[in-house]
Amino acid sequence: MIATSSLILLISLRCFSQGAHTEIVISASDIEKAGTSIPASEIGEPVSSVVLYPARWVEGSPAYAVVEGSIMPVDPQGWPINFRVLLPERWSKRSMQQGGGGMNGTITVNEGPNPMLGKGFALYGSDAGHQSAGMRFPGAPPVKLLATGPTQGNEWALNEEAIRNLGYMQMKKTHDAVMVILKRVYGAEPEFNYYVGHSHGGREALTVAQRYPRDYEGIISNVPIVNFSTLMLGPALIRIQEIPEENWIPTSKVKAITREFLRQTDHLDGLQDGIISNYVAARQIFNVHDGIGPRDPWAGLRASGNADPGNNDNSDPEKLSDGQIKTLELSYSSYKFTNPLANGVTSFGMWTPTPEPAGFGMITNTRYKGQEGAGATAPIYSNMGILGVTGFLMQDLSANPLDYVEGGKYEKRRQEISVWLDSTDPDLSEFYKHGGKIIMTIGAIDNIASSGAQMDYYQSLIKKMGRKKLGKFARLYVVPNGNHGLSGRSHSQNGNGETVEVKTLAAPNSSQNMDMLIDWVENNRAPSKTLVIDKKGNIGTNCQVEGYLLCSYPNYQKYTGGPTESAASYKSASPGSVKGGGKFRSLKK
Ligand SMILES: [Ca+2]
Repeated sequence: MIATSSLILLISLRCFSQGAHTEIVISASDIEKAGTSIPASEIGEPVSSVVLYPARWVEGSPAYAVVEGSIMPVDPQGWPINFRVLLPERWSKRSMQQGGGGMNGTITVNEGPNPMLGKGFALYGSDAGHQSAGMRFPGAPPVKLLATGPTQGNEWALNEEAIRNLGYMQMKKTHDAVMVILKRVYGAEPEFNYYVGHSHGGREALTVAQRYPRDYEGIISNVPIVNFSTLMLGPALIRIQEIPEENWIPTSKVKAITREFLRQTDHLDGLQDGIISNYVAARQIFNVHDGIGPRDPWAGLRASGNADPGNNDNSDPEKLSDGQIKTLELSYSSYKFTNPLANGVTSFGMWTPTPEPAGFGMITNTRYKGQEGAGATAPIYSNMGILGVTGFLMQDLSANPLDYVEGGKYEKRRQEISVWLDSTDPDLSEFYKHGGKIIMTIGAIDNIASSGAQMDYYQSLIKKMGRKKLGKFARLYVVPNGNHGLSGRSHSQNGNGETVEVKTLAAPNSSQNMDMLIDWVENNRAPSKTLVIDKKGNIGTNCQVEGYLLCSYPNYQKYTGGPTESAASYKSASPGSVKGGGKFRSLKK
């Protein structure tokens, strides 16, 4: 029996060279080596046990093995982490951990054809340590859960271990379990391990660079929800501001607000095209807390004598009351905390000037329970991240999120969950020393993830690491007018109020983005700090195409003359002033 399995090992583990890397080839008979459990001592964060289910072999091109497991909590009343790893027949000694989305709750890696498997990557991911029916398309078949916690409702959001798993521990636990499986099945650990994530997964990717820097050689963090604990509260802060009816901005004001943003910011990039490319300067105008720009950026919309023009006033030009302008100032200025949160962060970046100010429910016609004028049957305010307010913060799933008071009775809990959930640590020295490379990309007008918070994190990285060192291992790209999906489009009217042809800005191709990272990590070929994205999203450096410039923060694409469709008509330019002082201060009235 021993002789037979040794023979299989010899036959199956044929090693041969492909390019710079050694490839390891396995067959169906190797999958038993995964085993049925992993000792808790092999996992770098506390767990009670790791259960592995019978491994399966999937024929196809490429063929691959599937190993699934559950990482059991220390808390007997806690929730497991379910995970899955796909092991390709021909392994290039690379692996990729795939980040989650929304509030997570489903395993991020699915069986089926995947181009990364074809490239010889082992792929793995988890459900982050709670089990949710969410994030599935309507009509999709129900997900069969590997293991479940004491309930299948939202009660996990009250469990400390489950919250900390979501915040950071699940990434480490999943990583460590998968490394054991790879070693057992292939006989080796990967030479190159990657983390790739978007949105919540982008935050996870940032978190591993901050907390587990030696585990990863390459990281892609797209539109990360950096200040997770405050982002969940952010939309509620706007609704709290709107508790007095006089502060409420109904959707009838959207056109006027859009027009005002464009009037003051479209031209800052040298072109009246309905695209706010100079996002830093634009933000400085409307952020009333940074000491830069005009004291009253909304003066042009302010009704004289605070006469309430009425919510159904669609006259042109339409005016806003002082209360409504206070709400806009809150939405588009840094939100100062009573006490600093994790990593000494003192404020949350909120949102940035945008031609789409109503996106993701930022402006709503609904009055919610607890707001002045709300009817007896008014709904309780809710959004995608609301469990982070009612569950994590208020520790009462039936609480009204609008009862939150800054610096009030939840202050201690704010501090506690911020440490678990926020990926705001700007010190990436260990990741840099390890030789890691990270590519981050955000959209300049992301209503979901808060572009302001992301830009603040970029700025903190520059301050902490220094531009020169940062340039050696990190790229911080910003898609002009880009949304949470990293694509953008111009508004149909420019800053002069003239109708312009709507121009689309394609999201950078994610597969090419990954190839760019691999080339940096494995061949030390650094990506350009200014990239050209063509109309199909292809990433390049040739300006002689129709498309736009993907610049590194804080730079933006400045129009220099020529056909507006051509990337050659723009250059990467500095916004003038980022930190305050400098020439932009002249805007102050
Ligand atoms: Ca413009």
